Amino acid sequence: MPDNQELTIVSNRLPIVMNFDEQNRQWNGKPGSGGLVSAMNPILQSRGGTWVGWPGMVAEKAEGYEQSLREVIEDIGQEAGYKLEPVMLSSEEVEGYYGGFANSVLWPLFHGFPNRCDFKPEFWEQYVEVNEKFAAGLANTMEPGQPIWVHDYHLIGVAEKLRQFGSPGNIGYFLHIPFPALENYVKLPWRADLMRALLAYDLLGFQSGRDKRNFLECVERLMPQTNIVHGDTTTTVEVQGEKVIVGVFPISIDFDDFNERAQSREVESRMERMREELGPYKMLLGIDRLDYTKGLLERFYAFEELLSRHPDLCEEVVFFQLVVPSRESVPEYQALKREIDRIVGRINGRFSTSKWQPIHYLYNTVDIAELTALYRHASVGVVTPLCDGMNLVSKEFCASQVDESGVLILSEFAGAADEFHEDALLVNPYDTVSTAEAIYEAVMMDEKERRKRMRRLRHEVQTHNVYWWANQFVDSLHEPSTLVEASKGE
Ligand code: GDG
Repeated sequence: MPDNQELTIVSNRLPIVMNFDEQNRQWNGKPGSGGLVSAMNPILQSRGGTWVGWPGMVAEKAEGYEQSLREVIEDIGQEAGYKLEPVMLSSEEVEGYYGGFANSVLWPLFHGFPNRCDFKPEFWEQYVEVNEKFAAGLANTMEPGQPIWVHDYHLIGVAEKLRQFGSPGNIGYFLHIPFPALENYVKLPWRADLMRALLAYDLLGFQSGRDKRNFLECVERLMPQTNIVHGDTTTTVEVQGEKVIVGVFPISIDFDDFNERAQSREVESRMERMREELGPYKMLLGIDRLDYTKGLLERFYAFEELLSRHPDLCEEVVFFQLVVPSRESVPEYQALKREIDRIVGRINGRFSTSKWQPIHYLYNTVDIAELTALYRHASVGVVTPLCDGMNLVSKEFCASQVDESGVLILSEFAGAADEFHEDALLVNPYDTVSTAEAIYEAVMMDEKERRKRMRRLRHEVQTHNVYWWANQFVDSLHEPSTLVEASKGE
């Protein structure tokens, strides 16, 4: 894409954090943080452009204060160097589109848990309406022909609606979560509608070869009128005279940011404190949002198995698990939290001694310095989701391992396994005994082998960082023939 061509980013949430100051009756706000924001910032700042998304509060809450809300958002955008365009949603829309279709249908289905789906027709209707609302907002704010990059499962329908409004530009879509296998995808009552919506894009990006293969299999089976062409450089789906380019773009992190912070004074003093508080034991580390896809219970079962098979590790290792609160109003997530509490209590009750407790479990968020100190202090990173689009924790762990001494245990069902399969210890998280044995192998691994593996893992994250990811996608959006360099792995 020419460097001067403006870009529009669309995601469920705008990259801002808003707060209503009850006392002064006004909105306050600040820029959001996180990988996607840091990746998009330089691109939007150099090319100029707009970020379209929901500001995070329901429209009813903003009633009477819309003008001041828009002004605050505009100011944050001006400071960031690009335009922020809010799409306001009512509480009913948020419930049906976000809590309903996105998080109670697409999230479980795409992660391979069809029994957890709530296929309510109202959810689908709200999803279609809200996607149309986003498209209408876009059509009003964009220059005709401006390229658009839509993110994630909340907004699959945006391109199709935009086409109906007559938008001619290149529209790309990146799915942050996995694309399901055919036998799960076909359970969706609206499978053909959603497939048509996906095929309305010019460029479709997936996290891993697995997701791309699953998608193409679904296209082949459900859309017989399409033609899939596997060229030397690209995979193209031809549908009614239009071409959709399909590629793999593994998302990544800002390597330098973690690498530099991990060597800072602040992080070193936090590690010192950790050593004092946790004791002189090797630390196994898990960091996850509270979610049934992350394999938290299975991980604790594997740790319990480890301690019973290898009692020599008692008073030698501790497991530090940080669980970040997420979707707390959903009963299923509350039940998962209770089950984690119970299992942690059981394991600690069974194995603790007067001077040692095997699991340290924190249900909270920590600041970025603390997070980085945990990554650096850990001897083993235990990343064992049952299914995950990519898993950034695995990459942040490697980037923070500046001493090159830690070992990564990684689920073969995380997208990151595509890149890390040679140097991480890959596990099937459903296999408790093998996972326990992999943790044992990691704890016992000699220093030379650890260093060799971690050095290569770090090199992979350093060379394929989040800026590489974003630039490859944006370049492919402009010129699909560049996809061969962009796309990693098949
Ligand atoms: C979705 C896909 C895909 C965690 N605790 C704290 C904290 N975190 C940050 C981590 C990491 C992020 O949260 C979690 O990212 P993941 O990739 O592991 O997982 P999801 O949230 O499920 O993300 C996933 C991702 O999208 C990107 O495409 O990789 O597969 O499911 O960055 O650092 N950050 C801070 N304090 C915490 O306590 N500051």
